[in-house]
Amino acid sequence: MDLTGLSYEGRFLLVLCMISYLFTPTDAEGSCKLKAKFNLRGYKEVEKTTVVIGGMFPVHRSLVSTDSNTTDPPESVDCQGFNFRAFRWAQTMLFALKEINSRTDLLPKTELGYVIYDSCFTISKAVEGTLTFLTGQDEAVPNYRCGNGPPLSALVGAGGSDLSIATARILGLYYFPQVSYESSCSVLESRFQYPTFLRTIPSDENQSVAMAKLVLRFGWTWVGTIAAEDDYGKYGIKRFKEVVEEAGVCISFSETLPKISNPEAIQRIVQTVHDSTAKIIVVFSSDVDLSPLVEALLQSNVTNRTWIASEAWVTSAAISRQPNVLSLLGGTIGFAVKRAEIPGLKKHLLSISPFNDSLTEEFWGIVFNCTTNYTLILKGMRRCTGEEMLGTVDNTYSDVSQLRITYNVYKAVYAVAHALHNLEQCKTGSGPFENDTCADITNFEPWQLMYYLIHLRFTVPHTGEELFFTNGEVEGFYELLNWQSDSNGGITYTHIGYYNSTAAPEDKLVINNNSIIWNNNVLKAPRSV
Ligand code: TCR
Repeated sequence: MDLTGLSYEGRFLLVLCMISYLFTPTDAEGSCKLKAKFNLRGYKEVEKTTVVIGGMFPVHRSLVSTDSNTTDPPESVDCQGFNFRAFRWAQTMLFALKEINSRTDLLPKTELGYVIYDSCFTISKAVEGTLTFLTGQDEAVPNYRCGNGPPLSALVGAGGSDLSIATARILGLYYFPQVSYESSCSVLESRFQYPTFLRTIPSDENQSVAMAKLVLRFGWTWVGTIAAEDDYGKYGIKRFKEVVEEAGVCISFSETLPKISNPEAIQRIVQTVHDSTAKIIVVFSSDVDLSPLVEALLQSNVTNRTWIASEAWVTSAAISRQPNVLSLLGGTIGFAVKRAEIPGLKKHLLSISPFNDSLTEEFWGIVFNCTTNYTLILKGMRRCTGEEMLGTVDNTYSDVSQLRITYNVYKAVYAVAHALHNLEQCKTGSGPFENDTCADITNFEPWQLMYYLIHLRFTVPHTGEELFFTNGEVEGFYELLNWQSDSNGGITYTHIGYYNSTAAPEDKLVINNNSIIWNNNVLKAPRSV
């Protein structure tokens, strides 16, 4: 949904109309018309107060395309392309909640429940989920405005920047907090536009500058750029170009990766890469959008290029585990957010129960090539028994070697929990609100939780990292990684330096040149032409 053309008031009215439409009673119970499905829900009836946290993850890669007609009422569209990595993120939220709920020192009087939505990597689904979350029109979901039920606290999500930009506009109207683990676009820095947006991933303002400094450090003066067709790609590459062009670097070509499958467009980019004399190519894109290009480049035997990766694909197994990827992408250098070990996570990931919810059921069917659908079983497909063992298969879901965005999810959930804890622990008479009052954990307003998120400072369990938000943002720190071949012909991500945006200008980018191995196993840095 693009509301950018509307004035602020216009947008407000539009959203208000949409919400009131959703509230329009259509039957005796007053339920609402448009029904978006939530995907995972859990809260128990316990003696403690329950507060619900919303989560949103791009568990599917896209929507199923449907023929739009106006003879039947519109329905919520199905999703396709299950993303194991994003499913790990969703499960990490559940893991963090389980940890928090079992602690006696954090939120002692409160139980955290959740509602998790699949954004399907699509703006419309993200908006649909947000409205469902806020209005609670799905009977099973706790209500926010049109009913009672446990209070809602914050939304952890929504995934890519273009999704968060859409959801943050809606949530901002209610001053409802959103803590993002993945949306890094610099546009989201604006507290005027997105007053209740916070994130545990640094803004790309840092990364674009870091990439530019990397290019300048190696003296490259002629580079090609490729960006995803979304806010992440567009704004990321724009800022990069600004900085390098000011320093005299020329851009050989600028390509945009299509969002919707488009083999001709991909072929054109392959041709451009092939024909260009630029040996350095900077790519600002998520792995999902980049995959088709990598597959096409692998077919056409392009070698002898150095790829500069943005954080969204630098440790992606979907790219680095493609067959024979080394000749194309060996030597790639890119920025990655902080990595962590999260003890107990692997055990949690392997111990999920298969038939709890539709997402896990689907996941199970894909992993074990089985089904619970009787029609398919009758057609000869193997039935899932639930006795299958996740521990016996290796996949991206249970691979805990690169917990980076996963760690951001973990931090985002803890941030909300700590803010709620501080709200819960407020001492009557010395609270932060008018006349020194406190908020009531059983019935608080979103802006009251926002106060506690803004003033938050806590230590992240297991890693000891100190977390706080400065104007909703965290510090720009990245590890610099280099793709080198491992002993099995695969790729390892070797740590070759870091970028710290808070250091003195000359100390921000630190690179250990001797540990870099470039494309084709070369030890000397390539030239740009
Ligand atoms: N910010 C991107 C999306 C993204 C992503 C990722 C997607 C980031 N890191 C890792 C998949 C995997 C960083 C955005 O749109 O803001």
